[in-house]
Amino acid sequence: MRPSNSSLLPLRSRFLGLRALPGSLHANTRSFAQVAQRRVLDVPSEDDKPFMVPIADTSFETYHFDPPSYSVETTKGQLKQLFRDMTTIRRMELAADGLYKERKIRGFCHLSIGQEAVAVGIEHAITREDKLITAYRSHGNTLMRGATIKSILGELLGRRDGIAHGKGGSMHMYAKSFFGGNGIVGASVPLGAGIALAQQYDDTGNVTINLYGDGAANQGQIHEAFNMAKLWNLPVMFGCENNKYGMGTSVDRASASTEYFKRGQYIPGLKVNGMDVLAVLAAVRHGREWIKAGNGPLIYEYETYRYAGHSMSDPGTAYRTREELQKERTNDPITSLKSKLIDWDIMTEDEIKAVEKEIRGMVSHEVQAAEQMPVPDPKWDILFEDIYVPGSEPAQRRGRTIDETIY
Ligand SMILES: Cc1ncc(C[n+]2csc(CCOP(=O)(O)OP(=O)(O)O)c2C)c(N)n1
Ligand SMILES: [Mg+2]
Repeated sequence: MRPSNSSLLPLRSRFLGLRALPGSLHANTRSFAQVAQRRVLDVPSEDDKPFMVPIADTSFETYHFDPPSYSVETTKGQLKQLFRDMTTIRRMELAADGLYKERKIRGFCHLSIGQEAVAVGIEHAITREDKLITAYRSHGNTLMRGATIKSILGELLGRRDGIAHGKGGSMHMYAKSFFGGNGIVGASVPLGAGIALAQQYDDTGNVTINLYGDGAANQGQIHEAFNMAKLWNLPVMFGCENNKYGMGTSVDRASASTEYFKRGQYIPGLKVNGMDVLAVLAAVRHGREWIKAGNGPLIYEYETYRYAGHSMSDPGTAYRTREELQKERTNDPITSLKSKLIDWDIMTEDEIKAVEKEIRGMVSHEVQAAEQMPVPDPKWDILFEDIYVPGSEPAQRRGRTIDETIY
C-alpha cells in the first residue's frame, strides 16, 4: 500500500491537494466542490476524451508487487458505461430472483448481487481476445463477455434459445472467450491454467483471467495450478473473489490465512477493493500489462461481499447478522460510483435516475422475451446434441436403462 500521511483525508480532499485550486471561482449553477472537481480532474466535455480520476489509497495491498497508480485513465463515456453495466447486472439478477420465486426457474441459481464491480471492472480492463473462466456465480461475467440478457434468463428458464440451449442452467453458460460457469468448486482453476498454456503455446500475447471463490482457495488443485503456472510462466491472472463466505461458512472459520493474495508464495499478489469498480479496472489493467510483458502469473484477491444467500435456497441470514449486512451495504459498488459521477459532474442525479429507469424497462422487456422462448422438445437428438463434435458421434449412446439406449 502506498505509505502516505494523507491517507486519513477523504479521497476528494487528497486529490484536490495534489494541485492548487484556482483563486476565484465564479458562482454558477454548480456547487464550488463540483466546479473544483471538474477543474482539478480536467473533465473534458467530450465523452470519448481520456482524463484521469483518483482512486482511494486504501484500494490495494501488495505482495511482492508494485501497486497500480492511484489514478486511472478513463473517459466520461466509460464511466457512464461502468455504471450502466453494474446496474444492468443487478437488475438482471433481481429479475432472476423474481423468476425463481415464481417457481419459473428451477434448480440452482447463484446470484452475484453486491459483487458487480468485479465482473465489470475486469471486463473494462481486458479485450475479447483475453480469456475468462470462473465458477458458478457467473451470470454477470456471462453478460459482460457479450451474452444477451434474454439468453441468460432463457437459460435459467431452461429454454431452447437460452445461451446453452436450456441444458446448462445457472452454472454452465459460455460465450466467446468465456469458458463458464463451472459447478465443481476449484476445478475451473486448473482448466484456466490450461487455457493460459494454450495462449502461451499459440503465442497470442493475451492473458487468461482465472476466477474462483474464497472457499475454493483452500483446495489442493488450486495450488497445483499455481505451481505449474509459475513453473511455465503462464500468462494467467488468478483472481480470488473473496465475498467473505463459502456457502454458510465465513472465511475466518474456513481459512487458516485469509490473505488470499499471498497464497501463491512465489507468485506476486495484489489485494483489490472489489467494491470499487475503478480500483478493479486500474488493478486488472496494470496486472495485464505486467503479465503481457512476460512476467508470468499473478494472484489477485478482490475483496467483495455477497448480499444474497449462497443460492436461492439459502436466505443468507442464519450465519451473519443484520448489522453486518447493513454495514456492507454502505460500501455498495453502484451507489459509490453514482456519488462519484455526481461529484465529478459527469452525470446529474436526474440523468442517473433516467438511466436506471431505462435499464429497468429494458430488463423487463428481456424477461418477457425469455419467457416467450420455446422449451426444448423432449427428443433424443436434442438431448444428445452438443456432446460430440458433429460427425464424431459414437454408434451407441447409453441411456439410464436398456430401453433408453440408442443404437
Ligand atoms: C468439489 C466441490 N465440493 C463441494 C461443492 C459444494 N459447494 C458448492 S458452492 C461451495 C462453496 C464455495 O464457496 P466459494 O468458493 O467462496 O464461492 P462463492 O459461493 O462464495 O462464490 C461448496 C462447498 C462443490 N460444488 N464442489
Ligand atoms: Mg465465497
